[in-house]
Amino acid sequence: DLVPLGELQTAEMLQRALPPRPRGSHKGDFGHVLVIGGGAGFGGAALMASDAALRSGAGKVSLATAAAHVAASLVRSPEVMARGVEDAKEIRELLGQASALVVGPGLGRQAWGHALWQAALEAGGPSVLDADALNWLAEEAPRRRDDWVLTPHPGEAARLLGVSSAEVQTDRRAAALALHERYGGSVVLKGAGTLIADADGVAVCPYGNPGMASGGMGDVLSGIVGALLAQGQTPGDAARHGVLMHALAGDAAARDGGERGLVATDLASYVRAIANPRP
Ligand code: NPW
Ligand code: AMP
Ligand code: MG
Repeated sequence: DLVPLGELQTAEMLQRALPPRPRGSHKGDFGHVLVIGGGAGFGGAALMASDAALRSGAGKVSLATAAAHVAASLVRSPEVMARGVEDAKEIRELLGQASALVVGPGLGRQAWGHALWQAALEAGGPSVLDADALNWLAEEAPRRRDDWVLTPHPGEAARLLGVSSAEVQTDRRAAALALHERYGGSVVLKGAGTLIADADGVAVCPYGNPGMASGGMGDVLSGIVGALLAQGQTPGDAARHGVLMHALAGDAAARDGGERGLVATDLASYVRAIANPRP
């Protein structure tokens, strides 16, 4: 059941998943992503996730982040509706408007991040949990949900399973399946040969490259998957298609400029091209 997502299969899959937009469509047809993250020291992570969501076709993107990061966000990405939030009360309204959540990029491990994480968890609905959202999840009794995509790297997977990252890497397939067993949803175990484990089995992505081993790459992935959820894809489809789009964008960027020195924001324009596949 380890299905490799091969080249032909990939091209067809993305063409089917990302058809041309109907002429009469409007932004409301493509969902509203709410990114929750960007605590002290990590403002860029939430910003990169937000930008990636727009480049992957989300109709609207809101960002709930530390107040100190709002001005920079507006300069960098005026399309993103950035809101500075002091505490969880202030995101209730935003949560009500969102069609998909991306929780965790740069959320941090302080009380602020924990409060926002809890509010997002209570709100429910299609969600991507990444980075510190996974770290907070690891501190609670395991709970299963069908409507979330978890995107751990091996370090985060290790925390969720209570093992070392070396153990995760020794049998990545078993770790991905154990995470799905424990938490439900669709589990993306990142790293060279990213695995997707869910009720449909285990798939492996043969794309991506070591140029992608740089800060922020995972934050971009979470935004892509969030945008696909917001556009109505199931968690399993959003996980598979999002992983492919991200890895293919990384490969295209590396082909153009080399692996060493590749940075996460380099992916944006490639993500856009890949989000518009041609037969
Ligand atoms: P080890 O050492 O091997 O046991 P952390 P983070 C492991 C934000 N960011 N293969 C490895 O463990 C994020 O969104 C903000 C094997 C490593 O030491 C988070 O909120 C940025 N092991 C926050 O920072 C850009 C692997 O995990 C440990 C592995 C912390 O996230 C950067 C590190 O993981 C960042 O995205 C692999 N492939 N990958 C910004 N510009 O704002 C990871 N590990 O401690 O969870 O730290 O991933 O940096
Ligand atoms: P994060 O550690 O959360 O920033 O996520 C890193 C992202 O880059 C994940 O999507 C990884 O799968 C990808 N990545 C990192 N290193 C490699 C690699 N050597 N080969 C393929 N993809 C990688
Ligand atoms: Mg990460």
